[in-house]
Order: sequence, then C-alpha cells, then structure tokens
Amino acid sequence: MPKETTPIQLKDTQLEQFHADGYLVVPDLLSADEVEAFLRHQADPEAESLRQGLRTHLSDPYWRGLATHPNVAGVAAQILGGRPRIVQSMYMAKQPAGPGEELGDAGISLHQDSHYLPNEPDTLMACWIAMSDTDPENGGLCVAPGSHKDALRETSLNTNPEHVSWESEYGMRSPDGREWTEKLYSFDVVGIEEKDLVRLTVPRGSGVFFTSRTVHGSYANRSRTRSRLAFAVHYVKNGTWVFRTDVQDTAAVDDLIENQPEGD
Ligand SMILES: O=C(O)CCC(=O)C(=O)O
Repeated sequence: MPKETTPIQLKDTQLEQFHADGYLVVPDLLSADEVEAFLRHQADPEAESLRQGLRTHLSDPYWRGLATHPNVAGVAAQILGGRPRIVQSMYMAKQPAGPGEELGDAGISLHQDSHYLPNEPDTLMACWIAMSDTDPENGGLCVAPGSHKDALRETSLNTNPEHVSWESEYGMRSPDGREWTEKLYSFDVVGIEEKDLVRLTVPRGSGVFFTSRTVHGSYANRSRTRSRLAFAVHYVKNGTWVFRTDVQDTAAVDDLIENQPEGD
C-alpha cells in the first residue's frame, strides 16, 4: 500500500502546460516499492477473485490504493479544481512479440475518452501510470498535443492491425431517467497524422495526466523482450453526470480513503 509521502503539488507552470497541451507528464508518482508491490499482487492468482472489471478499485485494495494515491488522485484534484470521483480503473499489460511474431500485443486506436465515457459537464480526465519503462518501441502512450481544444472529432471503426478492434452495446441513462443503448467501438479519430503525435517515453512509476478530449492511444509492442505495463484511472469532478450505466455510480476518492479497511 502507498506509504506516507509529501504529495506532489503542481507548479503553476505545470498547470498552464496541462491546459495548453492537453496533457502533462509528471515524474515519480509512485515509488519503486509501490510499483513492485502492485505488480507482485497482480501476479498472485488470488488477485483474480478481487477483479470487478472497470470497477476493481472498489474491490481490490491495491487498485484502490493507486486510484486514491495522493500523487494520482491528489494531482487530479489540483487539475479539476475540486473533489475527484473515480469512473473507472484499468490495468493494461501489452506483451512483447514472441518467437516468429512481427508484433507483440496490439495497442488502443487514437481516441478521445469522451467518446467512450460521455459526461456532463465534461470534466472527465485521466491519469495513466507507467508500471514498466515505456517508450515508442514497446507500445508506450501517444498523445496529440493541443488536440483537446476543439469539439469531439469524427471517428471511424479502427482498421489498423496495430490497434485492437471491437464493437459493443452500452446502456446509457440521462439525469431525467431516460434510458437507451449506444454502440461503442474502437474509435479511431479521423484526420490525425503521425506529425500530430508525440510518442512518449515514460519511465516506470511516472505518469501522464490528460483531458477527455486529448487524442491519445498506443501502437503495438514491437519489443522482443519488454512488456508495456500501465495502470489508468479516469476521474470526473464531483457533480458530473456520467451517462454509461455500467460506470455511472462513480466513487468519491475521499469516501474510498475514509472507508479503507484497517490494515490496507
Ligand atoms: O495505454 C494505452 O494503450 C491507452 C490508454 C488509454 O486509452 C487510456 O488510459 O485512456
């Protein structure tokens, strides 16, 4: 579990950079011990029984520890200017290419998170933490600086084999109780070119905060030996409505910290 540290306080210049670029890399969110403890836990077959899909932060103390960590949720609170609530948490392990394979595990097509998680007012943001050293070769995170400044972009169904492809129906509910379903799929934003992208190098324990409209994604792991491991948490500011029913019941970071069972 995270141990006591002095929480990171963003400088004004970092906040300005976040708002100008739509993302901010923040070094050393987690200590080497914290990363190690999480990875050891993930490798324990007993951790499987604690998984609850996108809501594992509610059932697994290690996931909760990262999602409420002062350097993760605390920095999100500074960016949001208010109390963050957790929408979802994810662990994404992309393995390197095996013998005879050209590519390792595929990445996630270039997208804006509000396409997947419509919310109102749109306060959605993410913290993506490198749990291994990550870079362009092993499928590290890519971002399009400044892409958050416009409205949500047009998308098409991904067809690039370096990205995972899928389609699925999701339930939606509006604040007035209206319900409907929407087909979501591996969105690929139209009009983004290689020159628009920065392929980030983010060392283990460091992280990237980005807005719901920042175009981002990743490519396949092209390394032969190095896994690309990442943990991501998506937050909204208190008072935001999340339309997707599977993650609508967001959790206040403060409540999760207060109700942490003894010994976690
Ligand atoms: O790690 C990746 O490949 C993409 C992560 C992502 O899309 C996210 O955290 O919102």
